[in-house]
Amino acid sequence: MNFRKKQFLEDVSHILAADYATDLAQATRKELYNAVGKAVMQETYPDRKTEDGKKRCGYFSAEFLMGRAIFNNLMNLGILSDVSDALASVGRDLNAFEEVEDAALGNGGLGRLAACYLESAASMGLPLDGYGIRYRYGLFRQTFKDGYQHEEGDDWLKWGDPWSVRVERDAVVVEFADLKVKAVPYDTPIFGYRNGVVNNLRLWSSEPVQAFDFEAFNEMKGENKAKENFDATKICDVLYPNDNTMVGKILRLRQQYFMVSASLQDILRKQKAAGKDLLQLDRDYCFQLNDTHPVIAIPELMRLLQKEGHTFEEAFGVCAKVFNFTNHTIMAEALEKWDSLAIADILPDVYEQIVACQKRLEGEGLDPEKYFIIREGIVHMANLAIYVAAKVNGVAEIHTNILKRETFKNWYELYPEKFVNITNGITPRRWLLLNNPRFAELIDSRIGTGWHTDLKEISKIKPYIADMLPAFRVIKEENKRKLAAYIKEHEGVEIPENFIFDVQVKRLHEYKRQLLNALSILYFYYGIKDGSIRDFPPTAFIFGAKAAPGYYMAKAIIKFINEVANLVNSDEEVSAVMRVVFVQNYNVSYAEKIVCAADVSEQISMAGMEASGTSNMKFMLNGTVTLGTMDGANVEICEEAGAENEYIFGATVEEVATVRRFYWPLEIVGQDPSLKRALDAMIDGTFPDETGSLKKLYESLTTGHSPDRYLVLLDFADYVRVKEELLRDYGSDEFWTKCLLNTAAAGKFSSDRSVKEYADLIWHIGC
Ligand code: 26Q
Repeated sequence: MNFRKKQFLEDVSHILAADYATDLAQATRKELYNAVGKAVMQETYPDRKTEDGKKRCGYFSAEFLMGRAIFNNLMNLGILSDVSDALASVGRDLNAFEEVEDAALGNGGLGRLAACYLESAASMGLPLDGYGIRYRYGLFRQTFKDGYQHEEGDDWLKWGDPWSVRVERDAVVVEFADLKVKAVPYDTPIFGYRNGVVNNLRLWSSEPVQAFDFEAFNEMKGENKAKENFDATKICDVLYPNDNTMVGKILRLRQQYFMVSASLQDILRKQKAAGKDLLQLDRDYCFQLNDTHPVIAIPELMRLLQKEGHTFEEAFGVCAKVFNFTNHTIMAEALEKWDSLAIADILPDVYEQIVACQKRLEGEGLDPEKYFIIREGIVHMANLAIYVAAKVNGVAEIHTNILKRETFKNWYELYPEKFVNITNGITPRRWLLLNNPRFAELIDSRIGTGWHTDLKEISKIKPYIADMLPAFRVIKEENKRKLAAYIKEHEGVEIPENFIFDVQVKRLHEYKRQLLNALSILYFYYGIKDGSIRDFPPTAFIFGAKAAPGYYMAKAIIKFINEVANLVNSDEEVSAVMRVVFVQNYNVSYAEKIVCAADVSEQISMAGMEASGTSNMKFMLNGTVTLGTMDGANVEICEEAGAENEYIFGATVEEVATVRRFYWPLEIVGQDPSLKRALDAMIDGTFPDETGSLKKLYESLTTGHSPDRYLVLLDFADYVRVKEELLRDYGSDEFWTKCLLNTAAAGKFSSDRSVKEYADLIWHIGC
């Protein structure tokens, strides 16, 4: 975008005057932010109107974890420094916008992946649009009180959102058996990286039908009117804060149906208006279903096509061509299953389509024990998706293999050609250029800027690594200093910047094993106290994670880690070489600060459980070694960078499968006194435990119903061994070389590569 400073400042002034009755000098930070956003929206509007008639893909997702828009948008438009200078010329500071809240309409990996894919597709000129829900409240804001997690509503729209426009003319009505709702789209432009391309993210908001559908509204009785108004707005009220566990709430089902029905009605209406044959929808569109959350789109499209006069078989044929399904987890508790009666109750016509699919499946003459969509009154959403969709994909090699061999074994035998792997990726623009500009400049200075849009090129730094080391170390130190200052200000914990920064940031889940990390810290603590560990390399252990509000064990783990932090940090002797901090409200913006400052990337899930992981890629790209298990994309990180440049430990998937059959954790504890001591701290009064949650944690590892489900104790000894080795390697030229070799090998993990694979293998767009 070409930038005219005078014009821009005039735009901003006019918006400030019209919207807030203020000026450049007086405007509050938030007012200025909105005005700058609107000025950019205004200036870029002409670029946003292009519809070139080429086939597009709709990315259907219940979550889009976009983070802060402004810096990314200005960077991609190529006007970041221009806007910064323009504002500076009138005495305002662009960096003040760092206080602006994130758009957190997602929980974690799955939602952030959707955001990276939108950015990458736009940057590669691929026609991909997002479709989802405009939650009134995003993921809760987290604080700690007394070490316990507290949640507050995330009122992200309090000050408005300059990046979205309401498109009233595209509103549609979504019908439930007991309720009619108006769906209004809000469009947010997705700017490609300096290529003039603008794609779209369309998020639907629910409102009462009222005057919009006057007849429908008038038919209602007074009491019903009040109820419908209430229920309608409720649909988009809040993002469900669960990650990798399903909640069977009817409201969640309503959300899912609401967004897919609105999106499909909108698209079909446009096709009809353009005089297109709906049976050839696949010529113009395909849809990627981001996990099972939008899978109800399949029977909904069948219903809509039949309403237009087509047969079930015709509709089925269209769906089999346009839908594709991505699976993000193998955990049984996350696979969506809905009560048939619940669906039939609120969506009878949609349920009828699901039944028709089940009947059609039965007609294929397969073993009904192995192939079903509905069984014993339960609808299995993943099975519906696999039966109908053209392609099914996992998100890392190891994950896709587990899908083929275990989770969906039967389906794979039936439809081997449907299954593909698309390893996840991250956008190198947000996750290196933007969050670590000094390092990006250092790389540019050696190999130019080609890597910005072709991350494979980053391997060209290899011959320069030795000569980049000093500058890299200075940059890392600077990033650590900044993070330490931020943590001091926001968490009140002092982290000496010469310490090793050992980081584990991700959602809190037992399978991710934050507990393993915490136990190792206690092990080091007691070792330092009793003199068995000497010359411990000074290390700060940094955690960031939100626990689903209803996930008892996850919350207990947060409390435990906060207690460990207190113990360590307030111990004069130990705190000289060790600090522990659990940062509050870890989110995309916090991640940007943390990822560039980390020395160790903890990726320690039980093998087979983490489908891919994506923070592992962010750390790698920023020059951080992985301390991890052979799980998810860690496996491919080792392939790319060489296992000798990572710190790998623990049982492999194959070993997990064998060990688990006769696993008796107390035996391991009995043979390892130092592990026992760390573990006993949970129950021996070392920490206050008013609520008994630490005791429950202890039991979950030792004596519970299936004790230590995620093999924390099994992997403990190996973990501690490798972790100590890493910490002792730290600081040598050899160590820093490993860090840069990781950056050099990160090319594969660009979401540009992932999206290109989707486009070529699945969507057949952009050719
Ligand atoms: C389902 C039903 C009802 C309520 C909530 C949910 C729900 C919500 C979110 C289920 C799962 C999720 C999120 C899953 C997720 O983030 N999975 C992660 O996806 C990443 C991107 O592929 C992977 O890198 C991670 O390994 C995987 O855990």
